Amino acid sequence: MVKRALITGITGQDGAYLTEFLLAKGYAVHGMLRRASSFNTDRIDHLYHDPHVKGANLTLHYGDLADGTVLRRVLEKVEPDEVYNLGAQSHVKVSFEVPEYTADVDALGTLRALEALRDHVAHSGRQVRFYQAGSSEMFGGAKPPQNEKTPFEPRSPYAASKAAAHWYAVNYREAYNLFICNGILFNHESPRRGETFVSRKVTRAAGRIKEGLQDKLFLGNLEARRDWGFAGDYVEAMWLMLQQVKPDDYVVATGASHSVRQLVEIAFGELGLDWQKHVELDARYLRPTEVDALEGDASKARKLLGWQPKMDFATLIKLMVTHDLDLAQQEKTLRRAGYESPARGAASTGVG
Ligand code: NDP
Ligand code: GDR
Repeated sequence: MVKRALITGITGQDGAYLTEFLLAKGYAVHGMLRRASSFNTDRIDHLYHDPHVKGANLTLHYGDLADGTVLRRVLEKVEPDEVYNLGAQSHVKVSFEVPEYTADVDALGTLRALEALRDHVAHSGRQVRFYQAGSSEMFGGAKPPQNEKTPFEPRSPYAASKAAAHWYAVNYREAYNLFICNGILFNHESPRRGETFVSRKVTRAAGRIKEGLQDKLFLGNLEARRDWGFAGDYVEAMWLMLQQVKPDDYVVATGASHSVRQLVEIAFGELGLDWQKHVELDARYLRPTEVDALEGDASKARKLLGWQPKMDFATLIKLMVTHDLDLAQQEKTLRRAGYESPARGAASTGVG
């Protein structure tokens, strides 16, 4: 029997890696897609085949976590074995600008998905396993290293919404005996990372500066420390959680942290650039309340899931820098050929 997975947030960074991972395991993958006025499927286009093509195993359904009716309908239609709830307004700084929307999608959206799950399982008698994308941001002000027993001290509307979603998930597991796991994932990055998150913002800028396409990079707090891993490694942990005998919650992290300043030094150093000549502070990128230091203790995942990260921080940044230098070179070639298009997403980079 081919297993079926349903992924919300399939067009995001993790959605793309998870889809690749599950397709390689022989799953039929279904994803929920938001309607947008421009294409938002770049990250999964290479995985999608026309449904008329034999063996096409990726199916997309329009839907939104703000719309409980559609969630319910898609769940009934797909009848998945596993649901991965990755959809979210995932930017911490943006959550201070749009707190109500963030709560609606990240907290209430999860509740809507859980309600749909509860009813579907009750009607159909099927077993459906559910993964909830929790975040190290929920630890917020708690001292590192953080593990599953560390109390949450959320420091943003995003973190508070994710903490609410976490507790909804725990409650639905206990109250209705559902197979639900909370992943508490620390930052994970890749060449597919959104360009307003700090890792990608830095590696994009380093490549463009190297190619003479920009001169300055404006950042906020350089002293914040994060535990950065590779997204490709982290989606495996999501899947492993749903393969266990019992549902549980797990921290997923590398166990090593670095400051934003170190990230910048390594990325610019990779291209032989002196970052101090290019990086400037812009207070717009500071957060009203910052999370100073996150460093995860993933010993439970190591022990019970047999999971460990394969890529270290320096290799990750090198991978991203190499990818983004290539992008900058393509942009330069296009400009030389007379295409003076602005940098992709230029208008939205002001927020992140
Ligand atoms: P991205 O921001 O790259 O992707 C978010 C996804 O959610 C996109 O597919 C987006 O769609 C979708 N989405 C946004 N709003 C809605 C909505 N209203 N209804 C349905 N879908 C929506 O995030 P990541 O892939 O990096 O992260 C995946 C999940 O893991 C998120 O929940 C995030 O909060 C969480 N997380 C991420 C970590 C990380 O370091 N990456 C660490 C810990 C947790 P669209 O493409 O249309 O915008
Ligand atoms: P984070 O990631 O908030 O940890 O959330 P982000 O990359 O946005 O910030 C990391 C740290 O860098 C500092 N910083 C800047 N951040 C951004 N975006 N832009 C800047 O210019 C800048 N300058 C300094 C931030 O202040 C912060 O301390 C990510 C998201 O993927 C969440 O969805 C996820 O839950 C957590 O990781 C774990």
